[in-house]
Parts: sequence; structure tokens; C-alpha cells
Amino acid sequence: MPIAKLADVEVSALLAEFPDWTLRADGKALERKFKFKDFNAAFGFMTRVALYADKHDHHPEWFNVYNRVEITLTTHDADGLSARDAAMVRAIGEML
Ligand code: H2B
Repeated sequence: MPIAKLADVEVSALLAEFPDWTLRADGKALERKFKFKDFNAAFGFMTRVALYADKHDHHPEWFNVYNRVEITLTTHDADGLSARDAAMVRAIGEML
């Protein structure tokens, strides 16, 4: 089901509030790289994100090797960024 795309000014405000996230070159996704103490810490974090994703039906594109996690957030149903990504950025910040 389609969902509204964030306006450019909303994306700018989000990036200003969460400077650890960067806008992908095509402007359709947010990216962030995380590094943890070890795999246990990384996977614990991923588990928290996974539970959030399941609850909100909004899923990250991600990559993990040992203590590194890379997350890309986008909304396929909006072909870009939506309020769901903004909410997830906010939630992830509280899972660290
Ligand atoms: N996750 C993300 N990141 N973007 C989506 O558009 C999306 C999703 N859509 N998870 C959901 C699932 C949709 O496919 C289901 C049918 O609600």
C-alpha cells in the first residue's frame, strides 16, 4: 500500500537531528554503519531491531559480519523515505 514520501525539508531535518545517518546517493534511503564490542553485542542489537521491525512491519536492509552491522532504511511502498523510516531511525537510536 502506498505511503507518503517525506518532503525534502523533512529529510533535511531528520539528517540534522541524526547526524550518524547519511542519505544514500539516490536520496531514497538512509544508511549507517555500526561497530560493537563483539558478535554477541552486534547480534543483541540486531535482535532488538528485528523485534521492532516485526512489530511495525517495516524491515531494514542490513549486513552483518562479526561486530559490524550496516543498515539501510527505505520504504519500498513509497519508493523512498517515509515516516516509517524516520520512526525507525529514532527507535534504533534508543536500542544502542
Ligand atoms: N519494509 C520496508 N523497509 N519497506 C516497505 O515498504 C515494507 C517493509 N513494506 N516491510 C511492508 C513490509 C510490506 O511489504 C508488507 C506487505 O506490509
